[in-house]
Amino acid sequence: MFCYHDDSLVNKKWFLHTLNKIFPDKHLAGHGFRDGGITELILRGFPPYIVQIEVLFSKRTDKVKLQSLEINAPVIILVGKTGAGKSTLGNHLLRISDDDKSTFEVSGDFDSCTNKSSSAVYKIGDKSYNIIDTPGIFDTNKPNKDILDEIARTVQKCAYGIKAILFVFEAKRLTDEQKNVIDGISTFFGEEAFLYMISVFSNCNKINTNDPKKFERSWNKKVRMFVNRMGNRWAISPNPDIYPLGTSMHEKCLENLENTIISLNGVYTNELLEKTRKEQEDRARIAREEKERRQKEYDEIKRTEGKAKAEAEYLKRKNEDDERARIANENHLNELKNDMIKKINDLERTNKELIQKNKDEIERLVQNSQNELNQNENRIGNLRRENEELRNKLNNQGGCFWLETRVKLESGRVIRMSELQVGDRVMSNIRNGIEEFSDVYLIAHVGKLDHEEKFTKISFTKPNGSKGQLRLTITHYVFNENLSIMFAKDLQPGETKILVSDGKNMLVPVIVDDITNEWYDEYISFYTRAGTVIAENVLSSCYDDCPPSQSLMDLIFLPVRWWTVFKPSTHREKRLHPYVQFLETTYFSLINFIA
Ligand SMILES: Nc1nc2c(ncn2[C@@H]2O[C@H](COP(=O)(O)OP(=O)(O)OP(=O)(O)O)[C@@H](O)[C@H]2O)c(=O)[nH]1
Ligand SMILES: [Mg+2]
Repeated sequence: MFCYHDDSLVNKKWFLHTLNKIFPDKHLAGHGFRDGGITELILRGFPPYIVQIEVLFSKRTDKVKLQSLEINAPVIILVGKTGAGKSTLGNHLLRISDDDKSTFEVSGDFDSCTNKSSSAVYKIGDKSYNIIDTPGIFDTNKPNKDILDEIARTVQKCAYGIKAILFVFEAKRLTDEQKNVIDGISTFFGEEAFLYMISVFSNCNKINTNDPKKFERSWNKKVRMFVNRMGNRWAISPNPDIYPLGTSMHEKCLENLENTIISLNGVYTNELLEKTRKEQEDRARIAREEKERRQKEYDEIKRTEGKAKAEAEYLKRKNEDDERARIANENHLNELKNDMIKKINDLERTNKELIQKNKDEIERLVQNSQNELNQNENRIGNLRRENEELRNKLNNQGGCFWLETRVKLESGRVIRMSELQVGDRVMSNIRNGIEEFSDVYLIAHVGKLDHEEKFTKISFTKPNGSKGQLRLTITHYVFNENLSIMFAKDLQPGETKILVSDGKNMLVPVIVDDITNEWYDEYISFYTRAGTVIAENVLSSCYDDCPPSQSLMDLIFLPVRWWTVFKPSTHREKRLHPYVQFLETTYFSLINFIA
């Protein structure tokens, strides 16, 4: 009757269903089929042979439960008040629904359904644990010593101690009974146990499950303190009525709980459990010995001095013993408390040290970063200054001829550039044997500088054999033999050929003899409508510090060339002409941007 054909054990559901089919009038509930459920069977008038078989069934199922213990794995223990939902949570963690072949027996009866602890091997990832489901042992009733011993034995069999104590309690209320449960646990496991405890709320409604933060905010002071005592570790046991096995919220709740379990550091060791248990046993032994002693005294006094005297003496002794036990108990609790406080202080100290260490490290890093930042800022400042200086220098410098440079006017007169006026027609080119003259339409700047500027002195030998020199700022353009413009500083002595007037209306390519640097504080920058000028017999550009294209520059200067036709420029001063200044600034900004 209790096995399938292949000898495997039947489950409770099948067994109950079969019995109700045989005895339809008995309305049998699951409660009768646990150890201790025999009374219900007898009360309901079952024949003795059924009761006997039920006992056998229970023993066999217990055997199955004990087999599922892995001694090399730590323990996760389920505790809480009777009916709190411990077994339900145990099954959920095993991903078994309660109406399946459930490992841990679940019941809606008022008295404890689980009356023996049972275990099952359970995995989080690839790590194994033994889940131990316990009866509601820490309720108002005195904990059953046998059950406590059994739990202790089971835990001790597992060499790796307790990983987590899941304290299951109903979300709706936190009663004094819960307080008894907590006291019971702390007496049994010791205060240390709270370091490994997680509160798990059962019977949560939909709103609380969906929004745990809101649920947390709704706790009253009692619940908050309760959870605080467990290091604020808490989770929600999925309510099977709302979120049955297989739903994503059910799984999410369990995963949260599992993550909290994994996050616990270390395990509650068996030595501690053993120590606490031993202390308890000692106190129980002392109480037992005192009771025996009192009884002996009572018997003796009763025999010699009568019952009344014996009873009075007995009561007096009992009160004294009770008081002693109370004080011992209190001392023990104080010791536990002090021990706990010491551990918390140690933890706090370690924490503080860690924080200080981190703070020092952070300060050091901040200081280093600050230093680096300062250095970078300095570097940026220097670069900016250098850039600014360079720009100023370039802006001030422009590209200029030395003031003493000579040019030929259309009248045939040779004058120094310092004498040049807007409207003068200076020789600008020689083409096809004809000297060309062009109007000076703009003197961009002229005068004495505040500082000395670097000039290039181009030395060359004229076609008639005499020596000539042209002095102009290093980035002023002159033409080479190919009629391309080149910076004065880039001319290569002995290599580059410049175009020099031969005095017979011809421009002849002449090799540059020498290039040297000289410093002057006088300068002039002017523009002819042709954009060129024959300066010191050398075909030169009027442009400087600009893209190396004469035609492009002619185009860029077109507006001012036109403008000065209608309104001749009167600018003749040290300050750079605004239009030229604008062009240079734009050009340098562009170069800086590209750089
Ligand atoms: N609605 C609801 N019922 C629950 C929840 N958890 C458990 N129950 C029900 O509460 C009753 C008791 O659940 P158990 O898991 O047997 O409780 P227990 O803590 O193991 O009880 P004991 O073994 O007697 O100490 C059963 O009817 C469960 O179905 C829950 O989250 N929500
Ligand atoms: Mg149970």
